[in-house]
Amino acid sequence: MLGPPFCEELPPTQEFLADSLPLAMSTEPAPSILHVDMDAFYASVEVRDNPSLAGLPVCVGGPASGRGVISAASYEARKFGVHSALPSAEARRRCPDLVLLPPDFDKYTSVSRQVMAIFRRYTPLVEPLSLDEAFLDITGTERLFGDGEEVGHMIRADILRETGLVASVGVAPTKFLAKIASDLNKPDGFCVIRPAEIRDVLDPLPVSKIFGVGPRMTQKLNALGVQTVGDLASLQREDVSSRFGATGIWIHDLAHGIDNRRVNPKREEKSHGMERTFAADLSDQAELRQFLLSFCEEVAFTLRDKGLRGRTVTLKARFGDFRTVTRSKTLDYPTNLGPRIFAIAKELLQRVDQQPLRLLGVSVSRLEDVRRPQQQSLFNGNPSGRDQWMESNSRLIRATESLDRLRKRHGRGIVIPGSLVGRAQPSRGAEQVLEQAPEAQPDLTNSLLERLEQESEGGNKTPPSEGEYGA
Ligand code: DCP
Ligand code: MG
Repeated sequence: MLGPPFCEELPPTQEFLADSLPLAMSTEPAPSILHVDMDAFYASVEVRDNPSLAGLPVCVGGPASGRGVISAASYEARKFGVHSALPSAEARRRCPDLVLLPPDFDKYTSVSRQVMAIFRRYTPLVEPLSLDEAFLDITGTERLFGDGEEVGHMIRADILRETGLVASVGVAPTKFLAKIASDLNKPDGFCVIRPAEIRDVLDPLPVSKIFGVGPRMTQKLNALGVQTVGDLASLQREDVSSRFGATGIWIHDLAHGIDNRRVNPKREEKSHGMERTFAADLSDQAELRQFLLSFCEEVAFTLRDKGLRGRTVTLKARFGDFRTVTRSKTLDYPTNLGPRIFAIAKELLQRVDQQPLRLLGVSVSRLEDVRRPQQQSLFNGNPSGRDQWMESNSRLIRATESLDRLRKRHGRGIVIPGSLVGRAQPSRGAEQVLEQAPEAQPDLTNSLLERLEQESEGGNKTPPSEGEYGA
């Protein structure tokens, strides 16, 4: 049973807000939103697969000898102050016995698919936020499976039984509150926030817990004497809005538990990219291009895997002094072919100061579904233009399909650009790409890749994408 409407709980100064509180005023039952988030995801998968690591401080991340960073830390490791995004070298200093493992993205992706499939048994309204977390809206399915609390327990049990992993679950009337709830008792957490409890839960939380309040805004709010969500809620809405504009209204609403965002199962991915920090700043243009080629292949593969293609290619470069620049180019036609993306990325790299780079990345945006029909008008009114284009790309498409079959059978790391093969040890970083490179690459892979690289050389002479691949 839900508690009383939470407007009854509001202190008198906030009564004016009751008008804008749909949940408070509605006679409808509060929607049941679940937020499910796996505990220490990558690290837990590794411990599951090697039970001798149970109870040890385990991390997944880049090597401590270079500039690697921690991706995931087990809760045992967190006791030493080790957490995601911490440089691995610092993690090792804080915890000399740390077990540091390289990431295995294929494994995490496959567990993620399993977990998302479990969610979809209970509702079609599943909005994945990352590999290990999602919002679910189970409003209206109560007669089938029970209320949010019951479904939350069932999902946790299914995940544990079928994957051997532990998830934390939050249940609440809104997305924001459900996410707060799943985080409250982590790990192995379960928390339901009922409307009557919203103020009690929110008031003591640090204001930085509000979605959209980053470190800079936290500082500004702290300077105004606002430390907690309760402090923010007690400010006049107009004051917050005059200082922070639309963001002010948004965070003030959240501080009152107001969040009208719906769970959106079709949330469109805006872009897909890949970037790496090098172990030592890298200035050799040929080497940078080689890394860029592997990133483009990886990004393109993921786009094809997701049934997407995109038109804008963006290159990101960070210099030794942390100055960061981006360069973009939009293609006439969308693509999801590595050599096409690489042809543009290479051009963009030439437009960046030729100083040593600390980080290099590439992303593709303006994404669309591969099934979306192409406009013939893009081919300058020439109806056969598309067919000619498809014909001239058929070799590239066939080669790409062969590579994808290899990747799907043996894992993504089986395919890396020929020019990166045979380097016994990477002299410098780009950890993930090179660490995944098998000792001996099959000849077939190399020859296909060499062909792809050659193809990409000619990529700028014709329209930059066939646009239909993967349909
Ligand atoms: N991740 C990463 N780099 C980061 C943060 C996260 O690579 N800076 C990866 C590794 C995490 C996974 O994403 O395992 C999920 O991120 P979460 O923020 O959910 O963190 P965890 O699942 O590791 O821990 P928990 O959710 O228990 O806090
Ligand atoms: Mg998690």
